[in-house]
This record gives sequence, structure tokens and C-alpha cells, in this order.
Amino acid sequence: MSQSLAATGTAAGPVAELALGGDLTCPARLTVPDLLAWPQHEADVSFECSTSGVQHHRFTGPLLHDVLADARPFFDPGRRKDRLRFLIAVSGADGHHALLSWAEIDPDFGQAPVLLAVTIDDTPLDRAGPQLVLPQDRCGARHISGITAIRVDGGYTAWA
Ligand SMILES: Nc1nc2c(c(=O)[nH]1)N[C@H]1C(S)=C(S)[C@@H](COP(=O)(O)O)O[C@H]1N2
Ligand SMILES: [Mo]
Repeated sequence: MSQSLAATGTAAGPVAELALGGDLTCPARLTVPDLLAWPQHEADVSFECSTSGVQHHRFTGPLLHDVLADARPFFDPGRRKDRLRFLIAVSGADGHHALLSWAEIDPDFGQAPVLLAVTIDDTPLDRAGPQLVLPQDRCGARHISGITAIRVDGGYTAWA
């Protein structure tokens, strides 16, 4: 797709935008074409849905960690313990949402290769919006499609 089409959309509808917000130094609004600026990874994924059975898809896109780290969450990147408080809330356009912990995707901790997919089975997701891909998940429920917002929050403690 050309830059001008990406910026304006076409008769088929506007290009989807993802809002990155919360405890970030650099909050941003990103389109799927914007997500091509990060190194692209591939994942061949099988997951099971409780209603529709086993699904197989091939996804490409940046690592969620790379995109969020560049938005500079409010922690000192040099201090590992500082990162353990942070949660990542991912929401789709239809209201489906899930929480991840920062440590789950952090290379110093769980290092889960979670993608913000920009293609599914070689089809661009420019209009649908990016999809969360968790190759480690047996169940498909966290593979949130049409992501419209990701919020990073470092304010969680277990105090009653
Ligand atoms: N936005 C959004 N994403 C979603 C869902 C949803 O309801 N809304 N359902 C999830 C569930 S339960 C599964 S199993 C997979 C379904 O993937 P499929 O469309 O390839 O079957 O999408 C996940 N992503
Ligand atoms: Mo599902």
C-alpha cells in the first residue's frame, strides 16, 4: 500500500489505529504500516478454540516487547526489579481484552515471543488492525484481533 493510502484510507474504510498509552514516556498512535518499522518476526501458530476447534495461522510482525520498550515505560531499564510491577492491557475493537505482565515478555524473565502481527496467512492487517500472537498459548483466547489500545500500567501492588 502506498503512503498516501495508508494515511487517508480508501473507500474500503479507514486504516485502523492502535493507541499506546498509560505509564509511557512516549505514548503513540500507530497504524499497521507503522509497525513495519521494527524488526519483523514470523510465527507458525496452532491454538485450540473451545467453540471452533484447532486453528493454524502464520503471522508476521514486530515483537510486542520491542514496540513497548521504544515507548519507554516509566521504569529504569537497568533495574530488573523495577519492571516486575508492570502490566500490559490489550483491547480489541469489540471489547475483548486480556492482561499480560511485563515480565512475561521481557528477555530477562519469561521472554515469550509475543507478536503484534501485521499479517495473517500473508494477508495484511492494515484495515483490521494488528493481532496479538502468543505462540506459547494452547488456547486461542488471547490472540486478540483488531487491537485498538494497549495500556501499560506500573501502578499495581497487592496492598489491600
Ligand atoms: N477481538 C477479538 N479477538 C479474539 C476473540 C474475540 O472475541 N475478539 N476471540 C479469541 C478466541 S476465543 C479465539 S479461539 C481466537 C479465534 O481465532 P480464529 O478467528 O482464527 O478462529 O481469536 C481470539 N481473538
Ligand atoms: Mo476461542
